[in-house]
Amino acid sequence: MTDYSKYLDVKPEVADAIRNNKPVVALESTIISHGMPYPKNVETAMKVEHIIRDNGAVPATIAIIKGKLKAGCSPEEIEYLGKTGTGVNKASRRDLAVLAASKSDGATTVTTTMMIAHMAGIKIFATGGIGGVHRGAEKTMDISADLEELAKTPVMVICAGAKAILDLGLTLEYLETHGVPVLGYGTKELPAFYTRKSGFNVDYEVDSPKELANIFCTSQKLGLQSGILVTNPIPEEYSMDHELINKAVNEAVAEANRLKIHGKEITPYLLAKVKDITGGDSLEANIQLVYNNAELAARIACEVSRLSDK
Ligand code: PSU
Ligand code: MN
Repeated sequence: MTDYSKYLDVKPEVADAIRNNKPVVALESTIISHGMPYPKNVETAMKVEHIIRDNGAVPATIAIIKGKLKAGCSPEEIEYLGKTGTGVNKASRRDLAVLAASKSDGATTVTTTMMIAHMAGIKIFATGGIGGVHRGAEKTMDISADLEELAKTPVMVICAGAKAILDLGLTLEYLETHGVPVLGYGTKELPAFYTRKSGFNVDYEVDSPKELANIFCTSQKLGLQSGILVTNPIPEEYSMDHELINKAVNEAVAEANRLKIHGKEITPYLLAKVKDITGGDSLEANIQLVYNNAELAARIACEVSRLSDK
């Protein structure tokens, strides 16, 4: 029988907002422990929470701490996740029961953040980039569990597209097969994380938080169990040079292949390598696109709570 009450720990402020149908935005913690260096990761995580509040929603940073599935971390817990960095397990779906049973810590990926958000009753989640089908997946079968989770967990995920470390065409094909709508906020073209363009189209362009909220609520009313992916292009002023970033990504992928890095290590490796090659410029772009997604997610969450009041 399903009973996660013993494991799920919803922060009082978040629980109160959920109970009263107030807007809440979930945030992941792999980006804190594995995606950015300390102390920039902690500063960014705190500012993201701030931006969500400024836009009328309650932030809930999600993580696993001492086996508890936390829907909402305290500033001290965020500091701990950031400082401990890769010392915290990167937790995907298959890690959840092991970490909870052994009272361990875990930094939640898009997958586990969606799962815990859904258990807590949070509908909207902001992140940077999602995992996807890796380049060369026809041989390695490396497809992120994020795509599978998007197929079966009804949470709306706001991201800046996916990085070119992935095969974006195959990632879109996978999402299509599994029934996940890919929406572009103010764009017909799938954004590619550091850049606004990828050469691939999204399914639909949607131009306002209200319309996005309406699509989410309609999906829920229809009883569709899948998630919805909103892709939000990095603001023009922070977007990176296409050539430069592609060169860095190609170099990083080649190096990872040479070193035979695979499994859960590959994504953090590629992210760190791209950051090194670009001399830190990519980190600033990464931070800015997360802020941009947090703002959009908060605005969507506000519209969802308005719509569900009716
Ligand atoms: N892509 C990014 N930044 C990230 C990640 C992916 O541009 O921080 C993180 C997210 O937590 C995502 C996870 O859910 O990596 C995917 O890992 P994998 O490819 O091992 O499924
Ligand atoms: Mn993988």
